[in-house]
Formats: sequence, C-alpha cells, structure tokens
Amino acid sequence: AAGDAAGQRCGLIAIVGKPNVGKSTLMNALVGQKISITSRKAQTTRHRITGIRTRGQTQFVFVDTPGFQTRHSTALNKSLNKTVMGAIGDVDLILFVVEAGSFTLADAKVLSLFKPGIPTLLIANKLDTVHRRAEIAPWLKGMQERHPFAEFVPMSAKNKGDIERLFGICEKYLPEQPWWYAEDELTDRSEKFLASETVREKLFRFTGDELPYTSTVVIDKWDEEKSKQYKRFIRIAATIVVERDGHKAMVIGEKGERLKRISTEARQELEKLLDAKVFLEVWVKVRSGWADDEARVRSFGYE
Ligand code: GDP
Ligand code: K
Ligand code: MG
Repeated sequence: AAGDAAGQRCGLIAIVGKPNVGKSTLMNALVGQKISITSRKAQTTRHRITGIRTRGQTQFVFVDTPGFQTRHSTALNKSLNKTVMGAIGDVDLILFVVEAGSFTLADAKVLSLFKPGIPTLLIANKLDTVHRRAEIAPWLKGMQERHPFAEFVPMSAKNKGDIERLFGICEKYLPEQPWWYAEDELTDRSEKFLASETVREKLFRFTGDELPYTSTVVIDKWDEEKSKQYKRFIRIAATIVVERDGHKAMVIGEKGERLKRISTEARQELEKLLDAKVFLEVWVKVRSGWADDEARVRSFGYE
C-alpha cells in the first residue's frame, strides 16, 4: 500500500472483560486465524496480544487482554492487571465483552476502570446460549443505565454473520490515517511466542481443573534448519513449568500418555500456523512458587 495511503483507516480496538466471556475467541474470529489461545479455563490469556485484520481500506488492530483478575493478588495477577490497564489507556474503541444477560461484580470491576471519552461497545456475547431471548431487551436497558455505551451488540463470537456485522460497526470509530502494518500481517507476536502459547493451550485443554493456572511454558530451543524435503523445518524444545511434583505427574499422565497428546496436538497446530514441518520436544520441570516470585514472573516473559 506504500505511496497510496489516501482514504486509509486504521485504529486500535481493545477487547476487554472478565475471564471466560469469550474475548480470545472473538479476537481469533475477527483476525480470521488463531492468534490467541482459548480454553474454558479462566486465566488462559496472559499477555497483551495484537491481532491485525485489513479489509478494504480499513486496518483493524485488535488487542486481546487477559481477563482482569480480582481474586488473588499474586505477582502474576498484578502483572496481568497492569497489562489490561495499559491496553485500554490509549485506544480508539473498547469492546467490553460480557455474557449476554449477565452482569456480575467482576464485570462491574472491569467497567469501572474505563476512562471516560473512549467510545465503548457493549458486546453481549454467547447469545447462542441464551434460551430466553425476551429477557435480553430489558437487560440491555439496565446496562444502558450503568455506562454510556456507544452501541449494544448482542452476538455470538462463533457466528460468522455476527462477526461481519461487528466489522461494520467498528469501522466507523477508526480514524482516517495510514495503516501501521502490512496488509497481510496478522500479529505483532513472534513465532516463538505463538509456539509457547500453543503448547500452553494444549496443556490447559488436556489437564483437569486440578492443574493450577500458574503452570507455564518456556521455549528452550528454536532451530530452523535447511531442508530439501520441506519448505521450512523447525526443531523446537519446550518446557512446561509447574509448581509441584504432583502437578508434574499429572501433566505426564499414565505411561506418558497425556504429555504425548499435548505435544502431538501442539505440533500439528504449529505446523499449520508456521507453515513448516515441526519437530517438537516437550519437557516438564518443577519450579515451586514461581507465580509469587516477581523476578521469575519477569523472566518467563510477563512484564
Ligand atoms: P476469554 O477468557 O474471555 O478470552 O474467553 P475464551 O475466548 O478463552 O472463551 C472461553 C470459553 O467460552 C471457551 O470455551 C469458548 O469456546 C467459549 N465461547 C466463546 N465465545 C462463545 C460464544 O459466542 N458462544 C459459546 N457458546 N461459547 C463461546
Ligand atoms: K479462557
Ligand atoms: Mg482469553
């Protein structure tokens, strides 16, 4: 697009809300590719993740955030909250995501962080799970009294038509200015980062609720080798860091079955994401108390 920035629109859109309302699912649907990992567990998203989508003359730059943590005040949670605050400070539009028909204390806490002046859409997500649709209208009316939302968008992040409609709504709020990224860019995150997140997603999906959310993934080795057979060939070694021996046994599973499943599914997804042949090794290590230790939280990549 170099040299022809006339008529271009571009802007930053923050996706904010309490854990598990569907923020990352929404961002992936908007970007059209899985950039941000999702699961039914709270605290799946730990970083500020940018997802980019360019359509026609408009470049939408979405920022997915961790759900605001209100329950425990560990170093990890403090860092997550700082990430959310940083993301909503200077954006063109906020998508405040809640579950349609519901508004809890945790939702209210997130809403109370918003500075006045930034247009905010109420995204009433998971509409597909609402059986009594007639109750949505009075609920929206109540929401109108809580905050001067610019618009209400009852929708489902899993419905393509709703995603299309949301693009049309968001576009109006983005200023006319040249694009910040190339037309085909999808994220500002590195491949290495996406790899560690992919392993973490499989870890979360294949372990029960007993595995604390504090477990994390570190990439120890990343070697892209020349190959005659494949366009790209990447050797990756990842370590899952857990807090206790018992958690380690849980991740490995009986006869190593669970760890095998985690690494197989992560490899398959990474091959698609990186468009490469991937050789992935996954190890498990115990480091007790890392989520309470600020220096270690930083060393694992959380600001
Ligand atoms: P986040 O914590 O806000 O980022 O939430 P996620 O995107 O990780 O989603 C949490 C859970 O809600 C996942 O199991 C999603 O599949 C599910 N989910 C997200 N959006 C919808 C939706 O529109 N409808 C339904 N039924 N489930 C959804
Ligand atoms: K989640
Ligand atoms: Mg998320």
